[in-house]
Amino acid sequence: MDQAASPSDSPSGQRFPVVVVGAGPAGLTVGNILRAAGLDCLVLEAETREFVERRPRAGVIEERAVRGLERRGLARNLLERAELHTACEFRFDGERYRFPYQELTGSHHWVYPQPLLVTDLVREYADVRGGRIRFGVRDVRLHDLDGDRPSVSYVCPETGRRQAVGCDFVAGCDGARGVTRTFVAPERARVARHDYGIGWLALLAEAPPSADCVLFGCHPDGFAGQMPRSPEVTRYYLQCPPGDDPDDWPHERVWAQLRRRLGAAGAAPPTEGPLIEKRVLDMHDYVTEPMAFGRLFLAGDAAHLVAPIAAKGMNLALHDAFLLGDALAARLTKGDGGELAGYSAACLRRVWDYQEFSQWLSELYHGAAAKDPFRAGTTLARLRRLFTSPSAAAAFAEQYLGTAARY
Ligand code: RFL
Repeated sequence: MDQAASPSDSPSGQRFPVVVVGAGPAGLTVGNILRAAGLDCLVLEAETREFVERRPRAGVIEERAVRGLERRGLARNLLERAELHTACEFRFDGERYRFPYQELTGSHHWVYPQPLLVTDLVREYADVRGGRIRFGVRDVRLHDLDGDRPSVSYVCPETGRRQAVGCDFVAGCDGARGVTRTFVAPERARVARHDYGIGWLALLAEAPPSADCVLFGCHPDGFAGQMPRSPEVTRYYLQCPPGDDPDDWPHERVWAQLRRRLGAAGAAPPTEGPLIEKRVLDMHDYVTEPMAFGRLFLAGDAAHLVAPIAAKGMNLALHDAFLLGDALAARLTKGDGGELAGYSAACLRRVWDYQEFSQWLSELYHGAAAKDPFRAGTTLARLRRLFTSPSAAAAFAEQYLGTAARY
């Protein structure tokens, strides 16, 4: 815990109202909001620009998040290019069950690959709004977070020397593998963790989706999912033991299991294509509470990880970033610190709600494969209820779409 130590070498004398660590959806959104408010900030990113603009991950974005981006002038490309999704489909017991959530609620999802969103946000921040960003920085450290004049230091990729910048606030937006939260003394943060004991083989296939919507296959062999990404690329998931070796999943085995687990009467089989990404994700969640420590504010995966079960991680990251960007702007331009004081509590209400939904949904996806006839029976009842009870359907749709009026 280095937060009390001062940077050893502080030659730059540079100072920014806010230093943002991490150029993912959260950090770039905070940076863009600050620039729009006429504030200077510095974004520090460990990877190269090319890398962050290509890293494949999320695709499903809630309407609320898109409207939030739009209100801040950050959704122009997205609204032109994203696909609008109005339904998803469950497959179980050899049948197809379409869930038309837009018909039920009037709300929909957007599908826009995360690398495209990150590309848009980098361009807007750096090239349009003139924001400062350093790519390829190493060994970021935070200093004096409890004082009025914190600072951030990093090793400069060009010179190999440690550089320090002063600031008023630090936004820790460096994702699940980031370092900013490690500068908080352990006794000040409570980290709650949950391990599902389940793995997902996450795949990207160079092939069009076999259906126009997200598919969930709840099968005794394990869960399978299809998430359309674009007319050329489709994401698939296959439940597997945690820690499984992706090399144990050759092309033939992957497609045989996708056909089997997504198979249903009258359904077209998945369209086969080369697998361009294949990795095993161990499903786990964590939540760091609070999300604010002195002058450090955490946002997105740096504060909380929600397994991709419910496609919520980037949506939460954007929600945090809207609140944090607006709160920092209010504090720095008007001296109004009210929103900043309430930031952590306001984020955590939605975070815990989404974590609970993710747990609930995990049973729906994986219960049939638990090798426990009792769980298989209750899972089937839970699935059927979505298609027999309008109130169960409405509750699911509200959580799936993130449209609750209050959290
Ligand atoms: P990110 O995107 O990880 O960005 C953090 C940035 O910080 C940089 N960084 C550092 N920079 C400087 N110094 C350090 N020490 C640093 N350490 C790290 C990193 O290089 C990176 O650029 O975090 P952010 O902004 O909080 O965004 C979170 C989302 O990326 C994540 O929640 C989603 O991708 C989760 N997720 C999904 N979320 C959705 O809402 N909808 C989806 O459909 C969805 N699908 C997914 C997903 C995540 C997946 N994986 C790989 C876990 C599908 C998958 C397969």
